[in-house]
Amino acid sequence: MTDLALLSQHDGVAVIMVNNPPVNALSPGVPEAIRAQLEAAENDPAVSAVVVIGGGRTFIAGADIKELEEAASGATPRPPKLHAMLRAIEDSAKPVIMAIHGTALGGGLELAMAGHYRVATPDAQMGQPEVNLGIIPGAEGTQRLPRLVGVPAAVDLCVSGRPIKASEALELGLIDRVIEGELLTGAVAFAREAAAKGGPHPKTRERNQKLGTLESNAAVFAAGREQARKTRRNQNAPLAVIDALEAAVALPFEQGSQKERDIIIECLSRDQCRALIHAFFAERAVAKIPDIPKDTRTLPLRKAAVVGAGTMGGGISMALVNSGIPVLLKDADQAALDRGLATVRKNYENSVKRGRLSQEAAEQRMAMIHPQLGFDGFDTVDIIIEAVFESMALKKQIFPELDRVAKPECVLASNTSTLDIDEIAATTSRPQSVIGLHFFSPANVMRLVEVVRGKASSKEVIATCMALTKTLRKVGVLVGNAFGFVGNRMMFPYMREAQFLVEEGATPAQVDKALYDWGMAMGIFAVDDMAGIDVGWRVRQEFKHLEKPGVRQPLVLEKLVAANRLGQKTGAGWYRYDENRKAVPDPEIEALIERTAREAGIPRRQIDSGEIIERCIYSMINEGARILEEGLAMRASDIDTVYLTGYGFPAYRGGPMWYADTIGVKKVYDRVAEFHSRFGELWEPAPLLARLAAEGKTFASLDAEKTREESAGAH
Ligand code: 3H9
Repeated sequence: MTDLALLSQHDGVAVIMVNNPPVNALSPGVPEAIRAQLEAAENDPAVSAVVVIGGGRTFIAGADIKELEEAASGATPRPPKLHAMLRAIEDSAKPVIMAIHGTALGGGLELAMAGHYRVATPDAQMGQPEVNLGIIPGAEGTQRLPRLVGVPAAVDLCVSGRPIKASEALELGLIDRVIEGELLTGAVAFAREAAAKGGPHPKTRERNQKLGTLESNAAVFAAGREQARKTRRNQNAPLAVIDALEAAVALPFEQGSQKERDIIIECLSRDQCRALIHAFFAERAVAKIPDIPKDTRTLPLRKAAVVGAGTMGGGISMALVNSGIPVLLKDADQAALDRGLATVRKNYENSVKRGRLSQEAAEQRMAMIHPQLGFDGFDTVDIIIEAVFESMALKKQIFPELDRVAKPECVLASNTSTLDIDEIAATTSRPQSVIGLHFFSPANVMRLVEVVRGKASSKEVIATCMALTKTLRKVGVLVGNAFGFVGNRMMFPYMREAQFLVEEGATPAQVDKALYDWGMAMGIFAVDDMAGIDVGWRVRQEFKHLEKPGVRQPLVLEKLVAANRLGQKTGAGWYRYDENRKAVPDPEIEALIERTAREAGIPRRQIDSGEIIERCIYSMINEGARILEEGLAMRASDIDTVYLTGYGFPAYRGGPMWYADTIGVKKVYDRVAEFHSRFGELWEPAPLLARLAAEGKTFASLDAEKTREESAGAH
């Protein structure tokens, strides 16, 4: 017998403890082990009831996503089939009680629903997050969930993929009791009660009372499809899951279950599913840094200081206090400090209004931000994050001061988005403590943080900052120190091509629509207007000396700044904004673009969305290949994570480098080479792109090669 599920006895109650760390995924062998232990318990006359519980930090976090990845890649013909185990649980003559702590997600919840009863700790979370992976629940979740919670709640949970806490699960009828004390003790007590009450114990698949009919649920399904189209634009699985839920209502359990299986197999054959599974593992791979082992010492970060109370400084302060780290917020200017704090307060008030935060919690968080003009108390903090505006001269003034006031082990971080961390570090006596922490706006919301490794940044400081991003519930991606790091460096050619396209005949609205329809969260011009046109312009001034003479540069940006069309904040930029900040195409800007193009002798023509997408996205991919070659990102999948978590790239396309693989690296290369001959040197193909194309390889295969080499080196 394997030890993937352990059996013990507690005075007549058998306890099956699933034992597959870290998250008890239903990997090969686990379902079989659970089934075998169940059989042993059933055959034991001394056992009157069975409890299934997760060992370690959680119940079962789902099917093994590695197995699903294999099925999606075609390496194995079919996804795992858990139906026989579920049937065995449900048909057990002895009551089976599922005891949930941590998370019961996907296949974990599906297994729990096959039990006769469910109990959970108050902080346990339950959900069907399969749509996040481009699939639907495939172990009869779409058939049992509506039977327990009713069709409207099942539609909401399956389409949104959101997990719910025990209190909501109890209200919905998903669980039978919340256990306040020790879970196993409570579950065993519940099991005894159930055994004493006697059978038959409820089989979820036979509970049809909450199902209703197709007619009575028609509006619910229609609203669900509407929700899916709105919140999961262009995605297939959220619509497919509603088809499976409809089958639960329309068909007997067995047939509904078969329909569900057909649908999940269909989902697994799609690019969207492969891309989303890639995104899941890519987001976890970022934590693996070859030369910084997991046991590297991290410094405790109990208290922080932030310098600069602007948009970024305020957002970073919120992110810190939201995770329980108090902040000294310094600005040299009282008016700026007041403005910054007022914005933070307004943000919290909005959260209270929306019911996301209690008034009391908002007050507590505000009280954890201490505004100040000087450096008082900076000698007590564990990390200082500088977030003043993007000027090397200013940063060079600030860092020597931080060096002077900070305690010896304090981490000195800059939130710069483009500047050289080494140059900043060189102004201090402790370059090993200096690092970049590039947050994205709004910093209290956006998940990405580029952790910028200076040449002197110590391993401990890097490990500490990576751990900090996890504490802040963000995704830290370690990147090298070069102009624009990873994200913005790829953004520049993207932005450049968008601007060239409008000079050549497209309108900003047309470019934005093409990008949005393709899946980007926002069009690039709308992003520029939101961020402030002067921001990109300022960066360009700082690096103007790098521009090669004679190489084409976008022409309109300077004119917008000169006309004070700085974006949303001035009411006009690439668009005009009405009083509700709604973007409206502006004939004035279109005339300005046309005039500029004419003066520069740029011929105007009709441009279709295919060209818009290729030029914007392929320019980004080409730059990504350079970044990889220069070692500024550790893996292609890290670049994908940057774009998925910080730049609104559609997750179902897997990130720019994964997308290149999906299209075919050779195809992308050929197009880049064609653009090179048409548009000149800015399109010179990256050598890595050319090499992969010639060798018939992918970016993913490059990552896999590296991982193999690293693990061979480690042994
Ligand atoms: C499903 O169930 C389909 C079914 O309908 C049946 C179909 C037939 N499998 O995130 P963390 C790994 S679909 C394999 O850093 P946390 C993860 O890669 C599934 N591996 O921890 C990482 O490995 P490493 C539905 C998994 O505490 C390690 O565990 N379920 C799985 O921040 C730690 O993960 C989901 O979608 C898995 N299912 O968060 C849940 N889960 O250390 C997916 C985790 O080598 N999981 N790993 O990098 C999660 O959302 C989070 O991992 C969880 C823990 C909240 C559980």
